[in-house]
Amino acid sequence: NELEAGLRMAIPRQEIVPYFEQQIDLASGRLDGFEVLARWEHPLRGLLSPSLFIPIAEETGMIAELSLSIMRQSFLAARDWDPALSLSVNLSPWQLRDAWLAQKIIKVLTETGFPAHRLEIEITESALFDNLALAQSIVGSLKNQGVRIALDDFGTGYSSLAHLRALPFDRIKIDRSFVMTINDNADSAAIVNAIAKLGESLNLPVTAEGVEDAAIEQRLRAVGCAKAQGWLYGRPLSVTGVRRLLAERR
Ligand code: G
Ligand code: G
Ligand code: MN
Ligand code: NA
Repeated sequence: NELEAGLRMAIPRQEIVPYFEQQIDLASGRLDGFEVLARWEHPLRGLLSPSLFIPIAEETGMIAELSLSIMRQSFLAARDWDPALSLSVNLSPWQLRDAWLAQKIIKVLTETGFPAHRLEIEITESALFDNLALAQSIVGSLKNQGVRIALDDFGTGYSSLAHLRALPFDRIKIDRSFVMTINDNADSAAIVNAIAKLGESLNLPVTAEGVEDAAIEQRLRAVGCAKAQGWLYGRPLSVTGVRRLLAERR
């Protein structure tokens, strides 16, 4: 496979780069931080989406190296930004099978000088099926350092609610399939409302992803979502794009 061979070279060449999607605090309207999203700056094919290369990286065992490279690059960039800005980084389910994962992430934090308390790790529900004891141990080590843990794509997996008890999450992220349709579909609205209430009962702040317009944002604020991200606030930005954004903000 052509992409697979290319990917093997692309990681050490740092063609796989972090992009940054703004996360907004809904109460204040202020920028709170960014979700880090991998992009492949392919020399011939342009900017490639992670849905094209993350599955290949997972199947071939390259995901660990790719993920740590994305973390290193994003920490190096973000350590010079406003220290109030956080980063949310996605983990692949596959990575939670590595008993040394927490140590590897902590090493990147130490080497880059990025404070652990500014990092949030996003875990999808499917990540938790495999080896729960190992996942608990990895998450425990990260949380001891001050890293926060978010349950990503909430509502899409099998037995989401059981997962909430399996790990000490700090946040729930509502899957964008519910958020995007909140004003067109009564079921979506009821589901988002229920997840917001669930977050409130469990004392877990909720982030909504896929916020595409102001009407959706308004609805989310009304049900008490803490944070929002999506195209309303702009498309994911390169490091240069974020620098420009932060410079304009002053
Ligand atoms: O950016 P985009 O919407 O195309 O992302 C598609 C998917 O790729 C999302 O589900 C996102 O969580 C995932 N993704 C993006 N960056 C990374 C990454 O660095 N690691 C992993 N494991 N998944 C990522
Ligand atoms: O699975 P995860 O939630 O990590 O993936 C985030 C993905 O969602 C990114 O690939 C990003 O490009 C995409 N995304 C972010 N905001 C929006 C949005 O408002 N609408 C749509 N359709 N996709 C979005
Ligand atoms: Mn995510
Ligand atoms: Na998601």
